[in-house]
Amino acid sequence: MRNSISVDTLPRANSRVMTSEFGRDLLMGLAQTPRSIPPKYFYDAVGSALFDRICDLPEYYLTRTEQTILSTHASEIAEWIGPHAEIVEFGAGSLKKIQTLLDAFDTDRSPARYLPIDISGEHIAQAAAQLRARYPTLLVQPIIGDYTAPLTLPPTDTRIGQRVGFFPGSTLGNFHPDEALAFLRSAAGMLRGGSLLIGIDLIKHPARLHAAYNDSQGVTAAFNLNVLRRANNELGADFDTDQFNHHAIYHPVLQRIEMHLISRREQTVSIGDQRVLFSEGDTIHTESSYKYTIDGFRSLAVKAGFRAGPVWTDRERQFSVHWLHAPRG
Ligand code: AVJ
Repeated sequence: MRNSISVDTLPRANSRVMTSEFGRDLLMGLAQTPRSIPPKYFYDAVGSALFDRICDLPEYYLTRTEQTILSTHASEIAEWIGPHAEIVEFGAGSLKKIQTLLDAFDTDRSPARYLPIDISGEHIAQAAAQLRARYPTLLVQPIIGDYTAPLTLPPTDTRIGQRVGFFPGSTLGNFHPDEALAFLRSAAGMLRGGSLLIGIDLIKHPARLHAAYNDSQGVTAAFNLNVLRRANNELGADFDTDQFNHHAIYHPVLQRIEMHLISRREQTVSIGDQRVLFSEGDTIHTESSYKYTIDGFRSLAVKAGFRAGPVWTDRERQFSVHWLHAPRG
């Protein structure tokens, strides 16, 4: 596996690439062996729309199953959240999932404040306005930022109940186990004295996992390839998306789905003034999606400083939702 990025580069022609975080991460990732692109770059407007379509696919059980678990156990979860809580959602997106929880409360116990954290500012402002209209007593204060970086939350006041982190969708699955541990440690610190409600996808028959990431309509393939199209759009790269294949496979030892883009032939791609050579069959690793057992995830949470509480799952044990207590310290 050779990675060829030529050394005789012209720094000026490269400014569009090097002034963008995506550009820098892309070049860095493609210079490594094996080549990789961080999965957070899937989510431009087109990628986010493709992801929404993935969530509706018959094979993609994750979103649907988590939704069923949340609505089946909503009143019990509302009891754990308690009165006048503050809910902090990590990577909130369209603010849809929170509504299942909000609807489970009697009005006099309803959460007091909701802090959705998301990197996409425009998207969230609009969703926040709609949410305020539906829940007039809820204080909605979006935080635009990267939830993986440490951030300061607005101070609570005595009228506000427990602080509850909400991290649905098995998004934690994108983190390598050591990153997952670091994220959970920092969440335990941020939520000190409160709790975390987190959705985690479970280990299951590889055929089921394979179908979820290789759907028959090719939406996941389009989602994966979209990161190359985004590089063309935003950075002026010249990836020929027809010359890469989507490949997703479950790795049972590492307990993760890996998504790759495989070069269909020898080809050279220009990104700014850098030229990246691909041999036929070379891969770009675009995503890992870790799967856990219930006990495996609970041990990780305990290692990160949480006390494990109740776990809710579906009848087929496909997906899990965990309640974790963050000790006062
Ligand atoms: C948003 C990270 C939970 O891993 O299942 C869906 C992203 N990738 N299909 C997942 C994804 C391909 C998704 N997460």
